[in-house]
Amino acid sequence: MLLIGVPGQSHGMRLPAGLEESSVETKWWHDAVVYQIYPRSFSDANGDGIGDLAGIIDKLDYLQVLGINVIWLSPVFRSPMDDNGYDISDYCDIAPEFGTLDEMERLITEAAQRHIRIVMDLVVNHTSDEHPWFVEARKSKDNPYRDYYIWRAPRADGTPPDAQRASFGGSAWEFDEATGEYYYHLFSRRQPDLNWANPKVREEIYRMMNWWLDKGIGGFRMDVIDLIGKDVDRGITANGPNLHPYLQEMNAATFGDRDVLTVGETWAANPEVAKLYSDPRRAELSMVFQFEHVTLTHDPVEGKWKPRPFDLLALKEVMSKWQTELADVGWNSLFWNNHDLPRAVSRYGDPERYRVESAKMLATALHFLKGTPYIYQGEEIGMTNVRFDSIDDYQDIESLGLYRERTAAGVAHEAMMEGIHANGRDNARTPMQWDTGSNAGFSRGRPWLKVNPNYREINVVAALADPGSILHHYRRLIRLRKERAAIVHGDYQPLFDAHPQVFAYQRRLGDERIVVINNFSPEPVALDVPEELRGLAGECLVSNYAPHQQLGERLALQAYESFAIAARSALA
Ligand code: TEU
Ligand code: CA
Repeated sequence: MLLIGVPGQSHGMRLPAGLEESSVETKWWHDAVVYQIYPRSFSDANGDGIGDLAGIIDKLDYLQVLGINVIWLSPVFRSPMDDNGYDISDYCDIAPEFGTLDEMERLITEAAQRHIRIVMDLVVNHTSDEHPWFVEARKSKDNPYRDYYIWRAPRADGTPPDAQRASFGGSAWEFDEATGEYYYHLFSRRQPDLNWANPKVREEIYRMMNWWLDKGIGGFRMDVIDLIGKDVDRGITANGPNLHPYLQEMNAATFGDRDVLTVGETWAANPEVAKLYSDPRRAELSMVFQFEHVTLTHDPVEGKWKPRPFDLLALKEVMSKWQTELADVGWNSLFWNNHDLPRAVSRYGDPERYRVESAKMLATALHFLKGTPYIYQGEEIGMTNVRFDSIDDYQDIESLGLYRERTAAGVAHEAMMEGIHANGRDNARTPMQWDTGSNAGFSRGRPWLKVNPNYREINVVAALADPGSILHHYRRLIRLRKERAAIVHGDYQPLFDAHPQVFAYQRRLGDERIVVINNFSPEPVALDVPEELRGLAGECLVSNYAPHQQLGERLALQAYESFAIAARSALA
């Protein structure tokens, strides 16, 4: 049974007739839009070529103009930066290159003054090998911290305990000379996995989480959280037997009674598993990031390093499945990209011939769906992938590790570079493009990673000045989510389901009906409008060409043409 919160509590959202009186478990993040900041690449205030907290504070007014409500801040904790901060050596201190705890607290306060919450990135599947726990653990087999991590004796011939591989190349086991045992790491050898079966580990993590919650953060994004229930000896990594018990224990011990957003990064989630995480009755998380729409473009054997063109029918099937399966239980996150993924317009659009049209289409296609949308820094101005010719221009530990491993195994340099150009993580990590000044206004120093040369055309200043920019299109979509209850609470029906170029759907709530039609291709499309849509008329909410106020018997769409009509119609 669908119930809607009391109007005063729903951000002034105008509710459809007949639905005002009921009351539902609405959450503030149901109509919020999240903006992800990768701090190293966002804004550098002190000129050392690395983004920092002071730089983010300088840009809060911009984010307020954009209209976002939450910043998901990739890790800023003390770290040797082996994996750019996803290897933490002190969860309760800030990495000096990013700033200080005082600046972190100032960011929380200044953001709150602009009605923006800060969601921190919780990386607790592993720590850095420089974390004091690991420094202690490796001292001796009977050290009190030894089983904060996962150690195994070598096989008789001295080789690793098993053949498990690490995500960044090589074995998942690193031999430690001092104690003659291997330790387990699913990512780099400098990111030893924590042993979540040890209650002391869980207790220390919950204490740290409460320390940050007490500082007024708006929640947590949880890095590879589906791995914490791993059973190494049975070769189980994701969705392990203790995963959900641990999350329910974490919820009860930390954020459960706080009004915060929690989103798990769960590469191995399908809709059934996602319901386990996000069904409010289970008291685990608010939502998860699932990646089925991402891996569609990965080769089944060689993964992201052998990219496949995306097939819209497959993409639509995945998007519709997640909308339908989580319609009434749980909650969807909605995203095209993040700091690990290629730029949306390069992956799913056409950055050369139709960058603006296809970026706007992607934004419209995503932001009218049910769930919480996530915008990755630069997505709102249509930043694109980068194409460095030399592997030496790349910084990402994953790309460099797999380049070494795969070329050593015989993969041609050119083939591996194609994989890196298409799906390497540095695509998302080139510095944010603010203006046409040196280094795109990101830094007065030498940026840690080269700026994308297209910053002269693609930058925030140009986007703000252009009423037809992708940026202003995102601003409108963000605002509409606050104004149209059907976007947040409406149902979902796919339209033109079998069409290979068009992703279309409608959202309905009470007497409100929004029809969203997207040509996902550079080819013009001529459509026969189905009977039930003919004559539909109303307000054109957004369009990337001329507005559409009415649907007739035929509909001609130009390259990447996309629009949404809010139609008033009797309850069908
Ligand atoms: O990513 C998890 C992860 O598995 C990704 O690295 C993925 O394997 C790959 O990038 C596919 O494109 C999280 C963080 O988002 C990532 O930045 C970290 O490197 C990783 O965990 C380890 O903390
Ligand atoms: Ca800096």
